[in-house]
Amino acid sequence: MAQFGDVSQKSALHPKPKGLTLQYGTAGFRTAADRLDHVMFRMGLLATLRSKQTKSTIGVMVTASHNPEEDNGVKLIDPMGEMVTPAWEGYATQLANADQDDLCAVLKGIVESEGVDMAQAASVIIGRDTRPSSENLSRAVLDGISCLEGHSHDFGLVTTPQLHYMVLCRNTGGCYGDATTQGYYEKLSKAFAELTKNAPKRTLDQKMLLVDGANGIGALKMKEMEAFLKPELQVEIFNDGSSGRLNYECGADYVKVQQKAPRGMQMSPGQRCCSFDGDADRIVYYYSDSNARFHLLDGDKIATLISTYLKELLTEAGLNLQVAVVQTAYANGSSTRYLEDVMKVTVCCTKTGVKHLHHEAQKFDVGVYFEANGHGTVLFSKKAEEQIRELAEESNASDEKKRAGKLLESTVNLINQATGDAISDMLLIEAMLAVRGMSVQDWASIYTDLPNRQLKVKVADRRVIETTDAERRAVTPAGLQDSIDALVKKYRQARAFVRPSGTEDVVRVYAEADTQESVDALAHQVSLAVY
Ligand code: NG1
Ligand code: ZN
Repeated sequence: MAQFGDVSQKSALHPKPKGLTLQYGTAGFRTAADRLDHVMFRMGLLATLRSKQTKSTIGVMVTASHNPEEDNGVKLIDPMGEMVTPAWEGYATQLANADQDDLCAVLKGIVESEGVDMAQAASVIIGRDTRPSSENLSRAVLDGISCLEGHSHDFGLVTTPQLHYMVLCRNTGGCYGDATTQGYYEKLSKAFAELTKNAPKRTLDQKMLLVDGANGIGALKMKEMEAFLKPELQVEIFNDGSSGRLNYECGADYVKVQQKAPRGMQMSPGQRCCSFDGDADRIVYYYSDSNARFHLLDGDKIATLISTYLKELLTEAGLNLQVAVVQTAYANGSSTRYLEDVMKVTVCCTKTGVKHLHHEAQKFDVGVYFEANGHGTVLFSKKAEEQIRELAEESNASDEKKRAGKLLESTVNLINQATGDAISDMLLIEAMLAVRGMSVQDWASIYTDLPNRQLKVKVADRRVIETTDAERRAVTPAGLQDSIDALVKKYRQARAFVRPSGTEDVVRVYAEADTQESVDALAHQVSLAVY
């Protein structure tokens, strides 16, 4: 198999631990960092094949997001900045689990099935988070790329969404923006300035935002971007990685699941705060009131704010475009009710994992998608973008319509349509609050969350649980769903479901009900039913 050059020889330098089987899950491969060297090398090989096949630049991001610092992971980014397609996820799993001696045969199988032209040039760009293990692991990816003579560019330390953005820029001939971090900062800060021009009377206090960087890459990148945003946004960064551990008692996942402020954040009452996760693709907001009560504004609240803002602007602009919100089973019941009954927007529910939400959102003129944990973005169809840009340029439109058109145009420019992006989402939220003259308290009171609880349960084999109806019901093991239904019936406004995690070796339990006491009891009882 001469076409695979020195794959056999080079792969021996990245040996697979005996007996290790991994699966390309909702966010690629994720496990303890010391088990991943061979996977990285092999993902370098696979990304090179994918690049040859699509004749486009492919991205490889080394990160384990919100997982503990000692974990790591890798995911592949397809030409339009989206997650790699399911067929290639399957190849990724095959390749990661192949025995050393079978590696070339598996590669050959992929080349044949996908009709990859091995003579085609390949281009792969890579990035990594701040984990101590990420640098060596990203070198293993580069080894894989060079082994198949692919061209590579290492962006080094970048957020996951920045790498998605670079892939999209590179494959659209620069139309989306410049494929550099500088280009990213310039594009976003320009759109942000255009939007905040419409809110000239903001006080210094209103321009102030506290950011928890989860001791990760988001903190680093916010420091780089700070100067671009002044004076319209003054950020104070906590958990900037100078002392604490990545994601330890901080970051978006911690704040969302624990429903409390991160370690080290010095919040005064009413102060707007936000937390990024470890690779800065998720964001949640919060504040504490004068009674020291903590208020969380999660992905559902963000989706509501965005869809309300866009709907209003589209109406003012006189554009007849359909706005839909895509959620998962974890969306708070109050948010779904508010969106459907009050906002009258279409709401869809998909399986957990951004790729599912992204795919669904593509079906609408304007698809707002957010996981409750704060991962999400907005997708505009070609038709929607064209109508918005035309209106913004239209000289005969009324002042009101033109203003709405311009605001919509800058909003499109501010959003990272490749993927959920904490920095872009943060700027969008700050701009929307400014333009609409809303405080964080106004935003929080749009609707009241139903008390909810998430728990993790360790079981021998989490895969015995199979689900249906966008993961809201368990089909196996027999009897489990009946037990959950019986428990739910005991409480008011209650709902509960269980599903195997795609990123951790646990079963996740989610419950909501009318009071915190009830929901805690319900979640606990459901977790006992899982054993
Ligand atoms: P799993 O571990 O499959 O629940 C978690 C999140 C997902 C998604 C992925 C990828 C929850 C309940 N689950 O997946 O929404 O973000 O990680 O990071 O938040
Ligand atoms: Zn993340």
